[in-house]
Amino acid sequence: MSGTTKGNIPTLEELKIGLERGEIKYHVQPIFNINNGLVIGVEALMRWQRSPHELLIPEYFLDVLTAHYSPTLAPPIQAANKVARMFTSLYPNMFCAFNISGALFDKTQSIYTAWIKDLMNSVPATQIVFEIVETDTIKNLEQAQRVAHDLRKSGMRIALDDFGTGLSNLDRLRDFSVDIVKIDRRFITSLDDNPRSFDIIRGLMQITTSLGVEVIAEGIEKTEQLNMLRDLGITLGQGYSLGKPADAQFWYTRLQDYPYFELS
Ligand code: G
Ligand code: MN
Repeated sequence: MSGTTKGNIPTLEELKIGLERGEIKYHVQPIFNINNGLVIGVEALMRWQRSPHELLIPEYFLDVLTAHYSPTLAPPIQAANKVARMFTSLYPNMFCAFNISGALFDKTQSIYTAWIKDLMNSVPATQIVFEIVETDTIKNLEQAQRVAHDLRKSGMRIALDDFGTGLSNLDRLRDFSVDIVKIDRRFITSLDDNPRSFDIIRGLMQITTSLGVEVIAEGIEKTEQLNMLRDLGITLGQGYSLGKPADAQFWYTRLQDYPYFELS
């Protein structure tokens, strides 16, 4: 279920049809403590199963959804909050993380106002994490900082996604008070063959420790990477070798039975 395919950007009409058919749903990928193996949260990943062979990631349809948001387009909000309720009630302190686009910080995007209000009524704020994605430009820094500040004040946590690449970089770490940094998988992939990756992560750990920021390593695909990350003092990880993204119900049942990772 982890493979995603590219497709054409859908129109609003196509999106409405997809919603009516219930084709838009959430997959999740678990995040674990790599020292004791216990699950600590999930990342919720919105997916549109447009046809048996076409699994769209939000990049292809989120703009259409946010630009034309109206209550008739509410099913993705309901689906998001259902996933949040499922996993936050599974274990105390278990978090549910959502990727958010730069549009969150644009107050005119009412989808976010509607969503967050509903989300806050559904689950404890302390069990929600918002991941600021790397690709989105933040147009109005002061406004974005205010929104991020308000979310954190209400108890929600903010993460910088794909840290170390593209727009997710040191200036974001300087400009935003964040709780978590997710190290981009490219640094993890290159751990075995490029010693500079090891040194860069080691340096990053000094920065995050002084800032009091937690670190999650993304894209762990091999046991050797896991050991190197432990040596670097990283405690939280996500990746195919710990658990692949899959249907929310699959992971709910699996984690309820056994809340640890099994190496694959
Ligand atoms: O945090 P971010 O949004 O970057 O991560 C979610 C995406 O990363 C998902 O689309 C998921 O399929 C992908 N992903 C998760 N684990 C791995 C992994 O171990 N390797 C690779 N290549 N991709 C991964
Ligand atoms: Mn993410």
